[in-house]
Amino acid sequence: MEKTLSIVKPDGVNKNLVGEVIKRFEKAGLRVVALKMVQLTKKQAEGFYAVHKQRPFFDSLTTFMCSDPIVPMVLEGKDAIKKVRDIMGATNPKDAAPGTIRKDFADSIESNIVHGSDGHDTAAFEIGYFFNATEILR
Ligand code: 3AN
Repeated sequence: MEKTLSIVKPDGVNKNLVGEVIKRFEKAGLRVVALKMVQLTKKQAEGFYAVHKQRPFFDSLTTFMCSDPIVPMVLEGKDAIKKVRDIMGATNPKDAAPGTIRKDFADSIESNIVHGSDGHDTAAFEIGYFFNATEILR
């Protein structure tokens, strides 16, 4: 069993896609083991995306991520990290495969509805960024 962090981003929450995103993960056999709604401060968004600090889109991305509430969740299952990323689709919705969340709903490479950890180390960091041990119920 593997755990990963996913986030319904501000655009996903504003488009009423929280349930749709969770439904797709659950249908793939993933279990929600932690869930909350929060609105990040700019500093908190910068901390979450610290690995992208040098990228030209860092300021815009972190401004977007704190613009409205988000729904972070921990998902558990076999190959959870890869499954979530497959269900999300490519970062740029133009490149995303048919049937993926980003292909179906995302407006742009920045407003792309959903986040998913991209590896074991990032999953551990990202889960701990939003949830403490008593909030993860498996
Ligand atoms: P992913 O979310 O698919 O793992 P990353 O980790 O490369 O993609 O990028 C993190 C986030 O940064 C993306 N979800 C997207 O919102 C934003 N992003 C990535 N590349 C760009 C870009 N070229 N322009 C604007 N935003 C970007």
